[in-house]
Parts: sequence; C-alpha cells; structure tokens
Amino acid sequence: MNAARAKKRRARQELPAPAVNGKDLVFGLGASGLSVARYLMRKSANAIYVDTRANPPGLDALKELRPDTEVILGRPPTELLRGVSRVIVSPGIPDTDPFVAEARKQGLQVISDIALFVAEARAPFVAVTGSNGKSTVTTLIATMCEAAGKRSLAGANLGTPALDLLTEDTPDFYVLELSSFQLQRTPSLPAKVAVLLNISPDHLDWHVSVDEYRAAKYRIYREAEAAVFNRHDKLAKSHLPASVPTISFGMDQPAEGQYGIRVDDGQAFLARGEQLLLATSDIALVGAHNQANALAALAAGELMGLPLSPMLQVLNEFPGLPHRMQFVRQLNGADFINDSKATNVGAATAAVESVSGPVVLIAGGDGKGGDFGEFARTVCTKLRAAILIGRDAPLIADAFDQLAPVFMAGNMKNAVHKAAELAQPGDTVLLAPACASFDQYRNYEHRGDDFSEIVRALPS
Ligand code: UMA
Ligand code: ADP
Repeated sequence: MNAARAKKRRARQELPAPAVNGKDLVFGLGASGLSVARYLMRKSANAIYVDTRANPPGLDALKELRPDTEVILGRPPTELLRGVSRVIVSPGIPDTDPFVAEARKQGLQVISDIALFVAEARAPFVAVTGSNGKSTVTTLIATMCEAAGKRSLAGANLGTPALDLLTEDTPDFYVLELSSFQLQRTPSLPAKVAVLLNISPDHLDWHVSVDEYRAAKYRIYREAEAAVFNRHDKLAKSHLPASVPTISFGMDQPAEGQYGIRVDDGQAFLARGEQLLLATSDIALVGAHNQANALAALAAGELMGLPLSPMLQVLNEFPGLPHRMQFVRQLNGADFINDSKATNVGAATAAVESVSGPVVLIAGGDGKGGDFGEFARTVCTKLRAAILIGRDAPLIADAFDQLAPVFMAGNMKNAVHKAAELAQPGDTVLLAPACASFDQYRNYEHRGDDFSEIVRALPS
C-alpha cells in the first residue's frame, strides 16, 4: 500500500464514532447547528439542542424540523452532559466556553460539523484556509472545476454549511472553505488537496493566543493527500505532510514546478516555473493579493488534475465576490469601493495597497485583536484621510495619530458624506474596516450594503 493510501486508511479509522452509547448534544443554533440537526434527522438520530441565546437564529426552523426535540436555551448546566458522548459545537463558540471546557474535561468528543462531513463524504474534497482570501480561492477553484467539465459543490464557512452539501448529488469534488474554528475541532481531515493561503493575526477574541490560531491553520495539512503552501510563510514547510505532492506559490519568481510572478519585457505574468501563463493585467480580479489568490487556485487545480486552459479562462473572467473590492460608483472623479469583507488588519492592508492613488479610508467596527499600530504605519502614506466608525474607532484613531488626518464619523452615513467631501479626482474612497461589523450591523454584507446604498444616494 502506498504512503498516501495508508494515511487515508489511518485517517478514516480515526473518524468520530457515532453516538452509540450516548446522545449527541448540538451546541449552537445558527446556520451550522441547523445543518447538524438536518443531518441527524436524516440519520434518525436524536440529540439535545443547546444555545446560550434566548432567541437563537435557528430556533424556529429547528422547532419546525423537530417539534418534539429537547431544546435548552440560556447558559447550559453541566448536568446536561450526563449520558452524552459527542458534543457538536458551532464554530462561533470558543473552546474557553465553560460548557465546552467541561465537556473536554470529561473526555467527551468535542467536534465540528466538518468532522461529521468528513465521515460521510463520498467524493474527494479540497480544503481551503487562510486568514484572507479563502472565499475568493474557494470560489475560483469551484468555478475552475466547472469550467473543466467537473462537477463541484462549494461551501462550509462560505455559503452552504458543509453537511447540507451532502443532500445534493455527489459531485466530482467538494470545495470547502474552512475557518480556524472549524479546523481546531476536526480530528481527521484527509483532504485530496489542502490549501493554506496566508496567516496574519485574526480572531484573537476566540483563540487564546496567536500560536493557537496558527496551529489551527497548519492543522489543515496533517492528513492531506496533497498540499499547496505559501513559500513566503517560513513555517509552512515544516507542517507539510511527508511523502505527498506539494506545490508552492508566492509573488516572487517561481522555481520549476512552482507558481509565482515573472516579468517579461516590462509586463508581469502569472507563471509556472519558466512558463508564462497569463498577464496579470488580464486577471479580472484587482490587486496584488488577488494575484496570489489566483496562483494558489492554479496550484490546487494542478493537484486536482484540472487542465490549464479552462483555469486561465476563469481567471480572465471571474469578477470577484460581492463586498470584496467591489466597485460601487464614480463621483466627481473619485471611485467608491466596497471591501466590507476586509474584517481584519491583514485584509484591510492588502485592500489599501491594491489601490493606486490616494485613498480616503473608511474603517472601524469590532476589532478582533489585530495590531492597528502596524496597520496605520503600513498604509498611512497612501491615505488622504482615515474616517472612523464603530466601537473601536478610538483605538484606530490613536494608531493613526500624527500619521494621517483622522475624522470620527460615528456611523456610516456621516462617514460616506465626509469621504465625499474630502475626496479629490483620482482618489479612491475605500470601505476596508479592518474590523468585524457586529457592533453596528448584522454581518459584513449588511455593512457593505449600507455603504453602497448611501454612496449611490449621494447627489451627483
Ligand atoms: N453564539 C452564542 N451562543 C451560542 C451559539 C452561538 O452566543 O450558543 C454566538 C457565537 O459566539 C457567534 C454567533 O453566535 O458570535 C454565531 O455563531 P455560530 O457558530 O452559531 O454561527 P453559524 O450561524 O453557525 O455560522 C457558522 C460560521 N460562523 C462563525 O464562524 C462565527 C459561519 O461563518 C459559517 O458560514 C456557518 O457556520 C456555516 O458553516 C461566518 C463567519 O463569520 C461567515 N466566519 C468567520 C470568518 O469568516 O471570519 C470564521
Ligand atoms: P476570507 O474568506 O478569508 O475572508 P475573501 O476572499 O472573502 O477572504 O476576502 C476578504 C478580504 O480579504 C478581501 O476583501 C480583501 O480585502 C482581503 N484579501 C483577499 N485575499 C487576500 C490575500 N491573499 N491576502 C491578503 N488579503 C486578502
């Protein structure tokens, strides 16, 4: 038996056992909790459902699905764990939650919905993670599959929860976007191809340390059958699985068999080794960060056996997802761009750097432990002004002190109006908050929609 097959067999043996001797307890009634409920119902398995919130988003749907089921709302007492063998925890709930900590202490299996998916999936899956670019690369890979005549289903942290993908006809490939939260609770992940894009500090309100966050990201490689890695990440190589094919990507000149950027006659190209693949000016996505995303997607496609030509066609045409560097409008010679999905410092830095010309930045919200000082020092020379909103505006204002003009706007409407007043022809007004949105909005989409509506309503 070759090494990859032996590894796959070992990985399958480690998959979580069904709750034969005890009940399942599902903790969290959001999108993933509901997908677990639907999955357990398909298996005719009973479970206890728990959410700390008085009115969790999935409650009505669960009651409709399983009218007779046991639901506990509010802080769960630890006695609930009696007779339970598996605790299936939603990604938003950290391991520091006292109930999760107690379950671990009692030696119960604490797993994610992804662990259940892995046990059931009947087609190979590609797993994509990284601090930034996950959704873009996941969508690129799935679109490349389709362009190459292969059926794919994409989901998990992006869009459809992973377990719901299993209700559709089995595809050639599943493409899963995975968060550090999901990875940390998935005991075995034998991905056909594992892709780790980049790591920069994020989610430090969930993870107990940067080291724990990084470890959760590198975990994607452990049982992988092939891997794509960022060669600028000095630690990535030491986490790659032994004896499986690997391909690196990076923004420098690539060695043979690797992906990178080559300049020929003054023109930059995506390249594989010495082979020039596509002029960067022919990629529909904007910004250097998206060139890195394109290279990672090509490397994954190669390891999946996809032909080059349809993949390049996709890169030539794919315009990007909403709320990621999305052009809204030009007004008085200034472009207004919605990058509401830039929810951490790394993403917002990449967004500012991807714009040519001066930037009027709208930022702020619910910071996730990122270093605003580093953000301010990196982007300040490009800023005409920083206009700040949301809970952590004072922290960002301190970081920009003396580095760029700062305006405290409080809310989006004030921010957009101030930005329109300050912007000169040739400038870009960029919403790249470097923060989550939950202090003022339901989610990043809600924030991006609010920005775009206010921008569209500005008088010409
Ligand atoms: N919560 C409670 N009490 C509970 C359960 C949850 O207060 O009992 C809170 C959590 O702390 C969190 C919120 O409710 O603040 C939502 O958490 P959840 O895990 O219930 O969320 P779901 O609706 O199940 O959505 C999750 C992912 N959410 C998170 O990881 C926070 C969704 O990713 C994912 O699409 C969905 O599962 C399907 O798999 C969203 C996300 O923000 C897009 N992900 C983070 C990111 O991309 O940065 C990781
Ligand atoms: P994720 O799913 O990881 O949040 P997205 O593809 O949705 O990633 O992109 C979110 C934001 O992250 C984008 O709006 C952009 O600002 C930034 N971004 C995207 N790709 C990268 C990258 N490779 N490096 C740094 N920042 C990136």
